[in-house]
Amino acid sequence: MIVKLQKELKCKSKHSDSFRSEVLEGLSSNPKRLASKYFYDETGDRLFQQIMAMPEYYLTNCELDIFQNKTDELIKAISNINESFDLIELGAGDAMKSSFLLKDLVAKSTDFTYMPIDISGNILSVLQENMNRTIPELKIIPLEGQYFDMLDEATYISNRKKVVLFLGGNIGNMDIEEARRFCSEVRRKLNPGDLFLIGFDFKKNPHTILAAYNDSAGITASFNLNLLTRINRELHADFDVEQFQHYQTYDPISGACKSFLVSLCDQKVKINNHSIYFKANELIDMEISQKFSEQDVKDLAKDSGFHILTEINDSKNWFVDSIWMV
Ligand code: AVJ
Repeated sequence: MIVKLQKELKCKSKHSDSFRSEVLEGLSSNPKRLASKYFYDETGDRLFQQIMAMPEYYLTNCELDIFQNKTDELIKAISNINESFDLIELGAGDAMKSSFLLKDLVAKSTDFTYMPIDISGNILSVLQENMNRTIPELKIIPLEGQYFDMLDEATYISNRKKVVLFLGGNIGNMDIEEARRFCSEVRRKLNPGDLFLIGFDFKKNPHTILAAYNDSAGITASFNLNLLTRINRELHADFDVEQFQHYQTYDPISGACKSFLVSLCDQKVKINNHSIYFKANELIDMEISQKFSEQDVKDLAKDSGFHILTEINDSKNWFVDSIWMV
């Protein structure tokens, strides 16, 4: 708890420095881009919870199907670690899905500590409150910050065996090349016998995928536009949010589902003392939600030095939680 509070202060300042420099760098590039990891301020957290509850956003139900109905299979895979361990979740969010697994592990008196990692301190407080209420016996150490910094922090706090969870298709926020580098880096930070469980959203009917990211209520649009509002507030900028429009694409061949913001006119935006110029119809590249084939998942595990222990699919076979061993 104390470790977390000290860390929080240290990370907050590091955080806003890298936010400023990444935003300026991204908006000075051609094409312009912003990093989707910055979507998650308090409003962004709330909008993402609304996205997860939308009828079009099938991903949540798929992975809930696995965590609610196939918990025994998950526990069986985890029981390959027959000693005490840390259960580390990268990008835990509100931990809605993992809470089913946590409940069962606690009920079985498993000796483990839950370490949720998230870039949003706000959602971590929500998570901790929920857990204290619903699973009071759970040992929990929340870690606020970027994935690898906090994975190192977790190793610094404890040297037990690790089970690392990376759910919800979070891996989709990287293209396949970035995912390869990411998984190899996770592999380097783990020891023989540790486990890595990753959720992958499969390629499927392109209409189904596009609809999940191009909802008719416009929540995904607000989720994207909210980053401009956040930049206005935190970096003293003057984006006219009304002059940008969300545009979503899905390429069923590559599996890349991408969101953009389109500038609706020629305009100038000031960020502190920097001026950024937009042409009418110029784009900001906002987010990738990469979709995978079964072969992509197998290749990724192999290329990053893991072997696949087991795979648990949802009943529609739209999504897989693939469990990898070092
Ligand atoms: C949190 C990365 C899994 O890409 O599906 C949802 C984020 N963006 N709708 C995803 C998101 C637009 C989501 N992940």
